[in-house]
Amino acid sequence: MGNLKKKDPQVYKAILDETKRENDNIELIASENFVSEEVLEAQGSALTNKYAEGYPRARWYNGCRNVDIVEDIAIERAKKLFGAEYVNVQPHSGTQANMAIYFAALKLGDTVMAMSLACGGHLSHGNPHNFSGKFYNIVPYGVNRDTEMLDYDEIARLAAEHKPKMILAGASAYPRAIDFKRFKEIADSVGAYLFVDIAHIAGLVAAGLHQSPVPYSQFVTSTTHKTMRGPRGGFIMCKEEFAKDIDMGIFPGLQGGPLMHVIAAKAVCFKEALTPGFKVYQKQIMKNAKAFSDELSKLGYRIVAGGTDTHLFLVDLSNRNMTGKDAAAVLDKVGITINKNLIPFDTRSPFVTSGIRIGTPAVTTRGMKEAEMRLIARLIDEVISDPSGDKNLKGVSGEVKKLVKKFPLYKNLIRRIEKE
Ligand code: DSN
Repeated sequence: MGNLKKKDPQVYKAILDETKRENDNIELIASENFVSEEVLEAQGSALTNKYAEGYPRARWYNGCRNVDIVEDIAIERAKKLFGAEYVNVQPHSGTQANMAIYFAALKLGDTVMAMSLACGGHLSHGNPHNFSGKFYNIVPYGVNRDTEMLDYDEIARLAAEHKPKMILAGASAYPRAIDFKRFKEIADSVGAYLFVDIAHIAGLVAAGLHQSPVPYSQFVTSTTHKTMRGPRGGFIMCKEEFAKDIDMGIFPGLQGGPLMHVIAAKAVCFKEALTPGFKVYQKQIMKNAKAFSDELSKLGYRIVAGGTDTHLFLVDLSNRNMTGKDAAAVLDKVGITINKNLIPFDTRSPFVTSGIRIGTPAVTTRGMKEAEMRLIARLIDEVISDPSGDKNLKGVSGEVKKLVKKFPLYKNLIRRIEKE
């Protein structure tokens, strides 16, 4: 970044400071991760210059021979990774990928069943302020009040009652495994399409550690960041028969030129995900989430749905005299980044919440294992047990600094940037 340093020191400094912040904090936001330097290189390349509306070998502009190669590679790798019939790697984000499915499968006003945001669903699964909630008749399903897990019999009952055109499975804050085969049976029983959003669990699915929805559903969308550990972006997998509608839905339906530098970074991410090391990494993410939630449970915290089968879990703070909002703010002060989160049947507003969401993809990328998870759990407990004690917060802050030093992130990158 030597050029940037000289010509635009303000932006240079903000980028350097963010890289250092990522290194100096314990990152527990379940949807964040740290990409490899190879992904950073691909994304920071001259491919950002190229307009390539259309698809490989059928573009609206000339000069696309190199970006065609990159897009073909990304598609082939994603197909291999997930065993998908058809893949589109152009969506700029997970929400845009989702939008393409709604537009390809439905008419405006059609009925869609999707997991409610209050129980862990995503904005684009029918929130009234999102396009999905505005354009479609959304019938939300939630979790069982006692188990806080998906209740498939209840989902089947709702489907029989409302006869949706499409059932959407997948979530942003659901800690347990999802039975996509069962979802398919329910969808088939009412003649609905099954659409699964695996944005959060894609890495686990790719590694074979979570049931794949690809054989069971007409449409699957995902992001490439989160557990996939690639650049921010989306992609779509579908059955061959929907290929044309999906492609047309993305371009010219929703987007103009695809971001070819991001597609190059997606290709690199898929290559990394095809290596044996990726499976080891995903296994460790899950072991870490389990060790972390078990330790918090031992310390007296209530873990929503009794634990986790994935990369994330939710902690109910109702018995700790603290809201999710306040917990996130005080933990931020000591260098631990988490997000406030509604828990099922929360009595507080989404702006305040009774819970927090904790995810282990980013700390696992740094090389942390179960022992570090247990230590971080104890640090969180120290903060939540005495949030206003300055001495306590300083002590925890010191422990955080010691821990992140042992697991450096982008160490060489930061050194190189500062030397230039
Ligand atoms: N914002 C993402 C998350 O945190 O889960 C979902 O898009």
